Amino acid sequence: RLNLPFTERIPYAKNCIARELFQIMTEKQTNLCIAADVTKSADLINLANQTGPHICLFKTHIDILDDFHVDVIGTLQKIAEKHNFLLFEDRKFSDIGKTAQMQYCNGMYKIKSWAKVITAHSLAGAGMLDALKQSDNGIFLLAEISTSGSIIDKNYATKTTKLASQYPDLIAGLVCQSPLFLSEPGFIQLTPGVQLDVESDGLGQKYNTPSAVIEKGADIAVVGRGITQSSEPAVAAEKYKRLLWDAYLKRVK
Ligand code: UP6
Repeated sequence: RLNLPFTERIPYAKNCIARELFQIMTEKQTNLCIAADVTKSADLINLANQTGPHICLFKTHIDILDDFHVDVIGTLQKIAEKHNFLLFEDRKFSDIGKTAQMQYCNGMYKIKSWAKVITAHSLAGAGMLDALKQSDNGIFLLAEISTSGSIIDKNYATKTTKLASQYPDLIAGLVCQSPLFLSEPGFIQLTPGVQLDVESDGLGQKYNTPSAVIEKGADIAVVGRGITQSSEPAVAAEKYKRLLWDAYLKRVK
């Protein structure tokens, strides 16, 4: 997987979102996902507009907005279409299948109606994946977490990878910190915990540099505060995009 260019991985991808992401990344020459963790809708929309040209995925935690209104979704969808990126709700579903299904489809956020990309924990097992299954979505399954002191062990990560292999049509990839699934080029490795010049956030988050995570197998890197807390998010996004893409080109060469 590591030395194959994204375009050559498309035929291995059974999930439609994974295929679409390989396309978008190649066309826009970016493997940057922004973690748009802000609490005001206006800031969220500004971030989408400013970073849109530089990202393949716009990752939200929609439930942290203080002023959520359904209109924000319509606005994000228009920006996503304009700049050719996908909306990604990092909901980390983890409950029994029936509950996860209601959290996905119902409530005020109606995640299913707009986020074609979502995350889920593997701990509840296959039933929950069945409950989240749609013909046009993609799940990133969490196999490792970027925090220090996490209780996820190697065995859990291996079992998660196995579970993913049983759902190749639904799973777009894995959220992890190391190259767990080298023999499955159709899956995408999504790696958060990326920032230059900072090693941690004082609350357990651990950071690595763009080049370090790409070397450790990341196909897409998630950058949050490295961009959102910059005085010029568009400039910061462009910088991360360039560093990540250069590291990817070096890896596949
Ligand atoms: N995230 C992690 N680590 C994981 C999984 N997900 O940090 O293992 C998510 C967080 C946050 C973003 O929920 O939205 O990635 C990281 O943001 P940061 O760059 O500001 O730390």
